[in-house]
Order: sequence, then structure tokens, then C-alpha cells
Amino acid sequence: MSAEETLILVKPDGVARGLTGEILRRIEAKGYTIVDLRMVTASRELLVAHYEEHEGKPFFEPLVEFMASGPVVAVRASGNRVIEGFRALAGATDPTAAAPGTIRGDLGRDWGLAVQQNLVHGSDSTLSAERELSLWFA
Ligand code: IDP
Repeated sequence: MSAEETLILVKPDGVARGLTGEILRRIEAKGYTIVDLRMVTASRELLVAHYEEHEGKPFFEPLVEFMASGPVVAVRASGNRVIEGFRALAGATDPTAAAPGTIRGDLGRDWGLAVQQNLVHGSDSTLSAERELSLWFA
């Protein structure tokens, strides 16, 4: 078994709603290890790099603005298959459609805004995890 690493973000809505502890609790309860953690208000430059695959989409600008609107908690987490496992814990992107039992399904609120405020981000592949970890934990 080789431990894998992923980048998890508690997004500004999660921090503002006081859900950081609950989200970290779920990560640890699942058995993943929090290797590093920092609270940061991200620059536009960092967010544009982080979300480069979405540049040009209609929700891109609202997404960058939302992500820069307050502090986020960046987490380096490790564990066997943590990338896939955290995405399962997080649930579907749309908090209304996310299954109960998941972070977004249990705690996410649909505000009907241009961007889905869905509490967390998790890297979606080993390549993204490496790239994103080097951006947030430079
Ligand atoms: P993920 O966070 O579930 O991996 P992505 O498709 O990578 O979802 O999208 C990144 C983020 O962009 C989402 O978490 C959400 O905040 C926002 N987003 C994605 N698709 C939409 C959309 O269709 N409308 C509004 N916001 C969206």
C-alpha cells in the first residue's frame, strides 16, 4: 500500500459557516491523515492557476471571485486512494443533487447563485493533486 496525497480546500462558504471543524473531522474519521494545513485568502493569480481547466466557462469569473471572497483552509491529506475517497466523501458538485451522507449532500446549501458554493474542493487525479499541492503549498 502506497500512501497517496491530495489537495482539499474548505472553500470560503465552509469557513464562513463555521464548518471547517466538521469537514476536518470527516476527513480524519475516514482514516485519512492531515499532513499539512493552512488558512489563506487566495490571490486571483493563484485561483486562476488552480482553476485553469475552467477558464472561459460562464461560471469561471464568479468562481474566482467567490474563492477570493474570504479565507479558505488548504489541506494536504494522505491515505490509500485518498483522491478517489475524498471525492466520494465530498459528493456531487451540485449540493442539491449530492447524496445525503456526503459533505455537500448533508451540509451544502443551494443559494441559486451563478456559482455553486459547495463547501469543498478535492483534486480529481494524481496529476491534478501534484499540480494543486505545489500551488497551495509552494
Ligand atoms: P468539483 O469541484 O466537483 O470537482 P468542477 O467541475 O471541477 O467540480 O468545478 C469546479 C467548481 O466550479 C465547482 O466545485 C463549483 O464550485 C463550480 N461549478 C462547476 N460547475 C458549475 C456550474 O455549472 N455552475 C456554477 N458553478 C459551477
